[in-house]
Amino acid sequence: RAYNIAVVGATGAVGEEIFRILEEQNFPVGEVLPLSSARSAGAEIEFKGKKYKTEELTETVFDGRDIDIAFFSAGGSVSARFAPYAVEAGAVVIDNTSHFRMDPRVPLVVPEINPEDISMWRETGIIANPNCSTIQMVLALKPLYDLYGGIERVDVATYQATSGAGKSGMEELVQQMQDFFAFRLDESKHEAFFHQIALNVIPQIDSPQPNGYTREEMKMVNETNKILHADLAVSATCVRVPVLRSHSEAVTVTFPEHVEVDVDKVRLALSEFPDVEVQDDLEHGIYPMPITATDTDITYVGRIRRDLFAPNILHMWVVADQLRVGAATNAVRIAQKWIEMEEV
Ligand code: 11C
Repeated sequence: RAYNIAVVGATGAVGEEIFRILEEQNFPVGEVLPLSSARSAGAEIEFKGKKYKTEELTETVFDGRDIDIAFFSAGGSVSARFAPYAVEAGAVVIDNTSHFRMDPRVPLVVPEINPEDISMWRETGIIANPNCSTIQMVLALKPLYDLYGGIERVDVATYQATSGAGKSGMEELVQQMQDFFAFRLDESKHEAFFHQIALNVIPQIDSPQPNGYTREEMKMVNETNKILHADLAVSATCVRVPVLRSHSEAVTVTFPEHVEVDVDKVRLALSEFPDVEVQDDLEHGIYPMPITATDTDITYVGRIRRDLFAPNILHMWVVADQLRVGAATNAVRIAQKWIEMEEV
């Protein structure tokens, strides 16, 4: 059967990607309802060769539309206010924002890892999509967690693309580069980021927390444990870099003390895991990079090596397209799993 789909944030970077992926995957779409703020309402989107006008998101827009799946990707406050109306009107909400993620009644799902959690969706009608930097990290951690029967600790430094701040983030990088070449970078504005992003790296993503970490860093701590049903020590340093749309992460994994990391086994476990690919041949300059991961649905892992001093510690480099793996692809994969589970 076909499913009626609403996309909230239809004209945003993730919303556009959701439509692309639904089309690429030949998702069984019936009616399409693209929704946006009043400001963007009326803008056209194209899906399967047909043009649709976006409608304004209101409290009543879902009424009588028979929407089965509503993807929300327009910010936490929009989800907080409007997701309940979509649920009330009979839809399952797949929410790409942070708003509901840590609610114990809401499943937080990476379908390759914890698809079974989807079964609790009826409690609230909402399934949460994790943060982009968390998704790609847990996809690389899960096969290793299973290989060695646990992980003690994860230390991660991220190199996050401007797409994490949406279209305006990517546009700000491009504008500042243009301003640099026009010798007017000092006049260039920064609104999407805390500082100039062109020719810079910024060790702050999202707001400061009382414990000295940022909100983005705490998402990586809390969401990782919720998805893996674990209690790992995680420490993150999240950094914005002048890259358009794929996040990179240097991840250090500490396994239980008795483990002796075998790099070949690690490579095999990673490459056998769904939607993960190993690109690891340092000698030939082969490792994942943002420009090669962009526009793909794969989480790439490279630079895999055992720690020089402790046999139970592993280092790796993980790259994935933030808009796809980190957002839209994961959301569509959740929808596919939800359908599979509802149809049995
Ligand atoms: C960034 N990770 O790169 C953020 C974007 O919780 O869904 C996604 C924020 C979120 O800026």
